[in-house]
Amino acid sequence: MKKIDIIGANTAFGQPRLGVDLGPDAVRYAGLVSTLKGLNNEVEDKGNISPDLKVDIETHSQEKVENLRNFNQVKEFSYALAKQVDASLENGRFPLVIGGDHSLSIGSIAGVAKHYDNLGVIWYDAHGDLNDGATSPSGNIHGMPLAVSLGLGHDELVNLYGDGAKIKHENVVLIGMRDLDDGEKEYIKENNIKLYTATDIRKLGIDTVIQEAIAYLEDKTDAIHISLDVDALDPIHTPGTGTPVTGGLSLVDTQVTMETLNRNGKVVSMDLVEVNPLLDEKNRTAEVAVDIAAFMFGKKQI
Ligand code: NNH
Ligand code: MN
Ligand code: MN
Ligand code: MN
Repeated sequence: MKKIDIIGANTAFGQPRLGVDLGPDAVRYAGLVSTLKGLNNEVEDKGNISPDLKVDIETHSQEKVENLRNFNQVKEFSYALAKQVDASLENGRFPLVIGGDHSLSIGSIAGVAKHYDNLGVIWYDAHGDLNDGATSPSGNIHGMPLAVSLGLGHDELVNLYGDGAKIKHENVVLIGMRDLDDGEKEYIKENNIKLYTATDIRKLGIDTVIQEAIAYLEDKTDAIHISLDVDALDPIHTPGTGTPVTGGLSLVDTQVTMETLNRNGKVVSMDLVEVNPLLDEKNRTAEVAVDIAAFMFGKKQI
């Protein structure tokens, strides 16, 4: 049983495609609240961070600052989210942040990091999200939030809601990677970041991977944040996302990961991001997102 705050992080500013801002509502329609309550959790839906947000087709994704698309909007949104996540933990609750594009993690991690000296982060994604303005092939900030949290990137993002890096390189585990940009590969090597590619998972098995990840973080971290991009899964399961990559993780892999993390008990916060209902098939991706959350909050196979 957990006390969960659902926070709708309805941003689309971190990337150019329309519709990801509708992700939180799609996940609500797929039954998030009733599912988590049905698993005996206490659940409060805090609504969306920007309840009046209307994405304007004409202006969305036009403006760039130092190769950062929609820089000011991302900054403002991230700050508001950081505040809400911080307040949620302050009240002894588990912030479950539903996206929205992955740039929102700049805010969620900043909010969580205020509460812990050595926050561990599991980045479950097809992508590393370790670019900065110089290495990014796209200028899309959703490809940068982990870098920002580690202290790499635009000053105003790095120092948003607290000075400097929010997490340490040795407290991060990447799981599911299969589409890393050249600059990201270099960054991972230079900083010795723990990495499990999709291929590693196929070879080792998900149970070994998640056990190793937990053991790696166990002694040196005081809490764990999981940031789950639905494109970590194969597009067979999660077609409704902006940058699908074939050869992804299975739904069962993901269920095992969630169930194991729940049993371990060290996870204090979670992002569930990049659900885009305009790219989806009959809200299937949102339904899968609800199932993933269910396994994080008490669902078991038997
Ligand atoms: N690496 C690419 C970029 O930086 C793609 C990022 N897209 C994501 N990340 N969905 O998880 O633009
Ligand atoms: Mn991704
Ligand atoms: Mn370091
Ligand atoms: Mn991502």
